Amino acid sequence: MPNAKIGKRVIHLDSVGSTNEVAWKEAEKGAAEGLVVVAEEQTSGRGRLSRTWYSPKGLGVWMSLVLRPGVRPEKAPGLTLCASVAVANALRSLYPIRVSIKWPNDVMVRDKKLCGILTEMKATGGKVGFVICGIGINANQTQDDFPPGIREKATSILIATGKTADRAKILAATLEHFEKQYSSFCSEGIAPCLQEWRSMCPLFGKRVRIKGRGEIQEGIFHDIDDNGAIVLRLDSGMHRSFVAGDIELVS
Ligand code: BT5
Repeated sequence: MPNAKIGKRVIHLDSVGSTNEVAWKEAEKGAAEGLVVVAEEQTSGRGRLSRTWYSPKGLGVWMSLVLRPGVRPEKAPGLTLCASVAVANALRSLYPIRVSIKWPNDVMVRDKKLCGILTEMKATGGKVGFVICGIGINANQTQDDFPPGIREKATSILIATGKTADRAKILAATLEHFEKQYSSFCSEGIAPCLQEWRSMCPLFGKRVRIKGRGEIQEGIFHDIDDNGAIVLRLDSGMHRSFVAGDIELVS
């Protein structure tokens, strides 16, 4: 891709605790925007809220991007949405699978999690110093490769298509699509991304339960706002937004 910024420099490691940690350290040392840290295996792969991200050797794409967007800290969670749209578009371009997005950070195939995103940032004085966008995509696991507890909720490209996936192609396509999302995020804000995001999220208008910050709330999935927060219409008729949490469909 001409003038590509994302992936201009790539650090490829064999085994690492977490690519987000390595990328964070590189960013602290002054790494330029667009650095990608990718590993064959993560021994302490992380999800949100200190959860574990299972990242076995050679079976997925485990990577982190160093970003330096000139935005206020409250806008940074929008980058999770940019990344999920980029992953969904990349996978759709490569494979005949129906990919959807689940707020805030999951890319799903047939209601199972194929990819998770962990966006972390360093901010000082109301300004973003850097953002680390960690992306984990399951490529070639069989169902038995996932540990119990995750097995029922997870999928991979191999499981979804029946064919071995080319991890290098997934990586390249994801970076290419992320570059597009990121440059529009930086120049036009989150609106173009949200338009695509909305078309990929099947939960709009559905009754959902959100669990987060010590509370559980039910309501209708009304919208997603400019900061990437979910807006629920509560039974009282009031609208309320949540910046973090986990959602599930209420059947
Ligand atoms: C996430 O957290 O989904 C964020 C995952 C981010 C992983 C990337 S890999 C590169 C970079 N380096 C890191 O250390 N992390 C990032 P969350 O929404 O909290 O989901 C975590 C939950 O997903 C776990 O508690 C499990 O239930 C489930 N899970 C763990 N490993 C999984 C996997 N490989 N596939 C599907 N689900 C998984």
